[in-house]
Amino acid sequence: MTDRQYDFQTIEQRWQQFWHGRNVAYVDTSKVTDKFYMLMMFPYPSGNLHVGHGRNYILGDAVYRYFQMRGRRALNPMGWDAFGLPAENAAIKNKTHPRTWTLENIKRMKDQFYRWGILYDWSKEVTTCLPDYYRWNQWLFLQMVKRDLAYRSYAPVNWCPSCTTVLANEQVVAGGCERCGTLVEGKMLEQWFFRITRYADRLLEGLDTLVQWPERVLTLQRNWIGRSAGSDIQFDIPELNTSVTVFTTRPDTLFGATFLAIAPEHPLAEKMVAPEEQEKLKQLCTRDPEDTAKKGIKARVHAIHPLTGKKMPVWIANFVLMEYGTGAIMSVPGHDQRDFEFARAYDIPIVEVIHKENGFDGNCAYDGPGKLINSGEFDGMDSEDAREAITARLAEQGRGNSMVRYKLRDWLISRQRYWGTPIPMVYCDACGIVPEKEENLPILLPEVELTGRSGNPLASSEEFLTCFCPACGKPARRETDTMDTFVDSSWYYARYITPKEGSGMFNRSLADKWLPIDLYIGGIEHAILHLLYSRFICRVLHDIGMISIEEPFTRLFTQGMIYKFSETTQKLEKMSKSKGNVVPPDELIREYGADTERLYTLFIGPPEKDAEWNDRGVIGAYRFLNRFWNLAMDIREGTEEDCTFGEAENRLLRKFHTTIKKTTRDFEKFHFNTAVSAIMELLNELSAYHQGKVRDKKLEIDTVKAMCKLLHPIAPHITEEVFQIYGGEHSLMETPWPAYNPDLAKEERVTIVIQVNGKLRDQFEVDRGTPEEEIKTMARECENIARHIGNSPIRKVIYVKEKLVNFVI
Ligand code: ANZ
Ligand code: ZN
Repeated sequence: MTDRQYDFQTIEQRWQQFWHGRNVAYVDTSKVTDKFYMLMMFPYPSGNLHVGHGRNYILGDAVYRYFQMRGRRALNPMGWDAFGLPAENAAIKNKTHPRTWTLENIKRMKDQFYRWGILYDWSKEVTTCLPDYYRWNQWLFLQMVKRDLAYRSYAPVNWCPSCTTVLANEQVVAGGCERCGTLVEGKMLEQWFFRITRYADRLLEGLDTLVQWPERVLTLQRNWIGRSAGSDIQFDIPELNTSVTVFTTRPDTLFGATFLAIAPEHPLAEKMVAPEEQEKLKQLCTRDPEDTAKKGIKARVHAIHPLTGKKMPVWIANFVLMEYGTGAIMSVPGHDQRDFEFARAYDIPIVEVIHKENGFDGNCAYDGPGKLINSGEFDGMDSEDAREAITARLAEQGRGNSMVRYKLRDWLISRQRYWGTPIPMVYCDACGIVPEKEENLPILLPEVELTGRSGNPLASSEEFLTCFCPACGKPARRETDTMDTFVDSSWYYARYITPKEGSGMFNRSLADKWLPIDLYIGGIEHAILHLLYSRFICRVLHDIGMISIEEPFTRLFTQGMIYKFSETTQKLEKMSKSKGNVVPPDELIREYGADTERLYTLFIGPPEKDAEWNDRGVIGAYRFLNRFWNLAMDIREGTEEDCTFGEAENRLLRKFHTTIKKTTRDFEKFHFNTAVSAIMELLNELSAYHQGKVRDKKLEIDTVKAMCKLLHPIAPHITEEVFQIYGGEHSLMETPWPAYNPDLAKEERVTIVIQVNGKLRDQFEVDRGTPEEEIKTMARECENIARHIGNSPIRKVIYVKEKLVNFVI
């Protein structure tokens, strides 16, 4: 046995110094040949990274190192999404400045990256809270004002009275503030918006070009944009001498409309209800998202059906949303379930106008197609055709037209907080709202002391508020709102290319060479907003001539999250400080080393899936590295023997080549977990071979060296050390990925047939010996199968070894 112990502390320090000393990740962006730009979503500098965060960055580093060894030198920068509320709250609590708190955290987190052995090109670092970055947010804002893409408008907002700030919808959790839990109130405020809705169609069409994005993210984005084609229809309200426009996707059901329903916040609602019911109306306006019961107030006015001329009741109903369509609907209880339930609750007639083949049942609405009945001259027409015919008839009478609506709302970017980019607008008594002059940028945040008293600190800073009107030069006041931090993160990827550019957001010609990002890696939690806003701003930059691309991210890889049992809630929870289930990497690294954490993190499961952290698994990873180390040392110290190449040698050699083949294939898909399994098997095989009396030392050495290469992206320190001890002249970062001999790497393949409810739906090939679970997962993920299963729950999965998977639904 060897006496050289696996001294991970010394080894890790040595190699970290080596990589950083050599600046191995540096890329000169002014020289572009065969560019490859990969990017990890940048973190919010909240202080300490835990092993859950680690999963993202460790995976990214493994990918980076792998590409490097494959000869693809990547630009791989890192920076900080450094504005935002937590810094402000921490500053108030600790009586420091948010900048101090933020910059200290950045230092600490950079050190954590260092100790994980993660390599970034730090010469490209971007920190969004510094004026040399945020001045370009301000510049961008001014360009958007010029193009009417930034505007001010009243909007109902979620207001947290305790944080005295507006909250985004996602920040409202079960009616309370995400941060402090205080009950959120509704409030009308004048705010700044970005007109993202003007880009709705382009953002939607662009999704079709993103063939290297996960289907799930594309669907989330599609649904968020929520395009619906239908008709606007006007209903007269004689008592008010006005009309109400409704939006419907089913104009064919017009004759089944038995009442009109409008949102409680609708501008006409107040006029429609009797004085004694105004209080009730107010209550209807304070919506509780938990409460799904249908509630309404009957209006004291009527609507006139546009085609029959009949009088219809009007209701103020809580299931109608003011934010969508026109905030008013024609209710067709026969064919819309929500209308049906409401009609049942308030005893409103239900009329069938679309014939259902096997009989209309009185217990629910029928929302399918069919021939029209009870619809006057349109009787007998197919519902599809009737949509157009009825809309055309309405159009003739000036009472309707085709219409496309979106769920997407304009992007509210105002925040009434200090720690963000000041919006560069000025209020002048004479000239109104005036954009600041470009040459006066950046508008700096003033040095104020944050006290935690209510309101926006900028609004009480005289130094900040007073300014001169850019138009007339008279004394004026500054806008005190700051920007949503999603503005910062919507274009940072372009800044990295020329992070110190002083004459613009970035250097246009270099941006055109480096963009789009070839590979973007981040958490699934950013599937909607961050990616949508980045795609939007990219198009805006395109339209103002700053950039030639429209889609910033060619390939997207979204990672699952780490879960751990929480002592606080006694449940498996997403790892986070607030759940009290955080594993800090420092101790782990001290006790077992960074390579152990990296190996375990990548072994924990398929990276796109959520996974559970398990402390015993960490020890398993540590043992594996020790075994690898000890065997490598033992082999090196062993003596040369006279050995003829026989059965045992051939077996090891074949394993050697199949492992390279399998690992390479897995790395291409970022399936590090199965790659690790393969390498573990090779270690077992080598270890068994090494027990033999006669051994081929060259074969053993070759195998160890290949293992160093295969393991390097996963456990970079130990592999560099072993490789060097084995006489490797270069760092593994400069060593090519091992090649395999296809003849020796031939695995036996078997064909798996996939059925849904016993019917053949698809088939694929796998290596003999692939585990059952893996085959089942692959089968479930086949596109054809996913389509046939749809949303139906799977009752049973039948598996016949290496032959068949049958999903019973
Ligand atoms: C009459 C009707 C009859 C409808 C029928 C559906 C089925 P999507 O696909 O989501 O766009 N709607 C319109 N605006 C609404 C609002 N502000 N709040 C709540 N519901 C609203 O759905 C469009 C349908 O959702 C519209 O078509 C309308 O109901 C309802 F058999 O009009 B429909
Ligand atoms: Zn003025």
